[in-house]
Amino acid sequence: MNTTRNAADVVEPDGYAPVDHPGVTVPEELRCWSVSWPEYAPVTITPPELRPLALTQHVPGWAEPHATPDMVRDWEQRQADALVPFELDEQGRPLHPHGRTGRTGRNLGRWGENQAADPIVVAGTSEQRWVLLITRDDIGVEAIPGGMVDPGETAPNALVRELREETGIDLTDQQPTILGRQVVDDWRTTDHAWVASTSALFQLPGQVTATAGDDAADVCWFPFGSLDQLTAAVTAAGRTLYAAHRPLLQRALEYLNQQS
Ligand code: RP5
Repeated sequence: MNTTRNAADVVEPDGYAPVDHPGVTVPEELRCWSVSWPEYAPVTITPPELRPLALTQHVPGWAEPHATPDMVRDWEQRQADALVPFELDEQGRPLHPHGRTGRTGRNLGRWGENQAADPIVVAGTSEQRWVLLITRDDIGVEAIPGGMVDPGETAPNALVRELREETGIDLTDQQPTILGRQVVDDWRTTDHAWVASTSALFQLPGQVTATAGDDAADVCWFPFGSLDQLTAAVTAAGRTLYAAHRPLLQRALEYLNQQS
């Protein structure tokens, strides 16, 4: 699990750890769920507002009300709708598709897969190319201006809506290229709640004006000839590239390089 925040290692007396706790170390040979590991004791990172008692009093608008995954009744449907296939364990808990994460509980809206949409907006040509990133206002890193797909919303609609809400850029009339659907190593990931994203490429002839909106402390165009160039530019700006988005950006570069 990658996290750019200072990870406190202290587990509170009530059994809950801070949401940015890195979790117990999972050796690669024990990552797979099919490998038995009776001593495995992941750290619980559920934030105060999603803990069982709190949920009996108030359910945040962005979260489902179920305090534990066995309270979810539509697992078959969720599995059928998943962007990335996942299984349930014998206790009825959804299992992260990539195996053990070292952390348990939930710090996302839903148990199991949480669907996101990540619009990668690129301006210019292979000679001189830029990508649009926001500074996330929660963890302070440079990220694709993506967000969660709303209930009943399609991924293409979410791509356009998130881009508009976070950057003020409206690309409703553009047909993006879907690059892939993949699990994102989101900082909120646990064994039983994770993010899978539809990433898509929007190509513009040149930069357009962007304004930081929802969830964005800033929005900026960065040079995007390669991932190294982008990383260097972000670092030179005194910022950090969101590690979880590197594979998505890499995939966009591969697509763009094939085109040129
Ligand atoms: C990332 O968090 C996803 O790839 C997407 O960019 C974003 C969705 O979460 P919110 O921005 O809605 O918090 O992991």
